Amino acid sequence: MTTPALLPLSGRRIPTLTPGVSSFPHHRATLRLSEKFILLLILSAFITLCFGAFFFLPDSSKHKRFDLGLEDVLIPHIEPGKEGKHNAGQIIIHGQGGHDEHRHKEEEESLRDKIRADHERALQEAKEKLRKSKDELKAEIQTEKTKVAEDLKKKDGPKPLPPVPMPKLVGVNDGDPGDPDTKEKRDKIREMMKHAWDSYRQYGWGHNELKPLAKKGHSTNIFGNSQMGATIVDALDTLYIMGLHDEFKDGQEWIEQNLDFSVNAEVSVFEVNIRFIGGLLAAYYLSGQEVFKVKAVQLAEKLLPAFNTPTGIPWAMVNLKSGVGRNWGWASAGSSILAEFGTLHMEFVHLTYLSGNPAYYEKVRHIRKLLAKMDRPNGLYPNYLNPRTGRWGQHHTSVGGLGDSFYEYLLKAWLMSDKTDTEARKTYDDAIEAIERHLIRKSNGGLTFIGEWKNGHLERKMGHLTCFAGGMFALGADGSPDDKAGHYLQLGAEIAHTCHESYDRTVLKLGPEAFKFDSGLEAVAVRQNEKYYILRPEVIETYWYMWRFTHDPKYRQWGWEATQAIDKYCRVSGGFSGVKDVYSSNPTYDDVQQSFFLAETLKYLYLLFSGDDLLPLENWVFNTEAHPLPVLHMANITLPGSQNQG
Ligand code: DMJ
Repeated sequence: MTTPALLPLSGRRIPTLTPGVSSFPHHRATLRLSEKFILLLILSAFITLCFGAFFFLPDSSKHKRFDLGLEDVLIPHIEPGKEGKHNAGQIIIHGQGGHDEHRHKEEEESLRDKIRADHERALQEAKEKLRKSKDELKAEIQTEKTKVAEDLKKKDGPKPLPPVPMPKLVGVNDGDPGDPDTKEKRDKIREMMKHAWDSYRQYGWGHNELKPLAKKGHSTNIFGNSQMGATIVDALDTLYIMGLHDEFKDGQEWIEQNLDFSVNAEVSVFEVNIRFIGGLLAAYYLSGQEVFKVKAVQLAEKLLPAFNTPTGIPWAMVNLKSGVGRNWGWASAGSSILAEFGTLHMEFVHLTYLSGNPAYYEKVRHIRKLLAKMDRPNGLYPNYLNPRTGRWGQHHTSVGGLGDSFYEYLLKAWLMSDKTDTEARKTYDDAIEAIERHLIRKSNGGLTFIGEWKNGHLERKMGHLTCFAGGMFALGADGSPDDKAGHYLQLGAEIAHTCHESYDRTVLKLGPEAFKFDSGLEAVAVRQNEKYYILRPEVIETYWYMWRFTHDPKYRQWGWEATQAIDKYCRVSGGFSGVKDVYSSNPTYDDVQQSFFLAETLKYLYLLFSGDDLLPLENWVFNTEAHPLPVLHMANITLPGSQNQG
């Protein structure tokens, strides 16, 4: 064996090594980490050899046992050259007899050969290590260090998420409207939020929603049979924005201690995304509390199996425990719903941004690419798409239920990308152009409305849900093609006016679920089952956007009318309830305090009576559940996975 030459390592030299005579002890104090590493490697090779020798040397007890002759029929016979490959197929039954001694000698000899060979190999490896260049050794050491660090991280539970720059936080004094009258109105809205929250805290804590009359918890099929505190998660950012910090902390504590997603519950992917993931992300961005980010990512992982369909268009529902997905029984031909699979983009981009996991971004990119390739009847997107075949279901198009937030998220994807996602903007512009052509009309009484397209026929009916579009048109005005900004702002104002009329033409001054523009009836509900108001936000949402873009005082006035009506007709001692008939002076309650009442309705009202410095639209984009997410300055950010996308 040769003595290794002196090798330069990190500007130092390691001492000459004579095999068998280690110089290690004399230099231990002065050696560097990398040098120690190599020496340690050699030492461990020798220790391995000694260990090997200890184990491979023949054991006299075995001889005795062989002599008993019992194991002779059970001990596997190892054919030369096949050491270590013990398997049932190689067990050979031997007879007893005088071959034993001879066989043991042979075995001893073969073991010694093996030890010698191992010894040679270990020394050879050690020599090769020492012959390597400084850079090669450094690289090896670094790889080993990284591996050890990663193993440690894995052992310590969930992987820490990468740090991200936080946007400007919202302070309690931010958004002070200045004049005392507006401030008083804002305080009233804050008080309503407190009543809604305190009631839920007292009677429904931990349940998804509240029954304010029965004074107990409530849940619907969108959350399966889970008890995931939907109201807590949905309300958090509103509490934060309103400066209700004790309530916020209370909610945070519940989330830290109780919010668990390993539940055997079949939930709506869309609802969980907009309410839970959106709510958690917004709470994280506003408060900076890591727990919200971690929970959002944990939950998102549970939604990923929903995308395991032949097309990648997700199922409407997924079981959080088993990952099994399926679609709503009522949806046309087993289809997924446009407004559901098309309302994931904002949250999923943020999830990739925050977690470094490209999967989320890839899922929503895939959906967008698939939709871009499809034919659109009359340029319109049908509400139904089959996730197995990739074909449209019934040709129904709506800017209300089943379609609404798909269009909203195209526009908001563009805004949220700091206007760099021009593909999203173009898709939005094309879709809106087709909607204007086929769905938007003026009634005889001069009210602009958005109807529903059903198999080539326009139904002259507009939903409460559709009223959000007034705000969307205003938000998308700037940046619209052919300098049509004025046109879209005007369209937003017209929709706001129509929706206000739908409120004003009722007894309670609250809007019905759907209203017609037919046979002399305008902006009123005809069917009994369309006369309810379930604390929905869309009309107030549009007032708020219109206020931000025009500062026309009528929007605050309309918002105040709605606030008073809600307080008068929906408030009960146990919270706020929806009402079944807005045309009746003596309405019955539906006994549900929806989580979106705290997430959206009260938040938009509060913002309507706040200054524009509270969550400026240049910096924040609201998801469809009114959870504010910061604009990502994509010119300076590369999303993991985005390089692989076309
Ligand atoms: C909310 O959950 C969201 O706004 C969603 O986009 C549709 N509607 C409800 C409230 O009406």
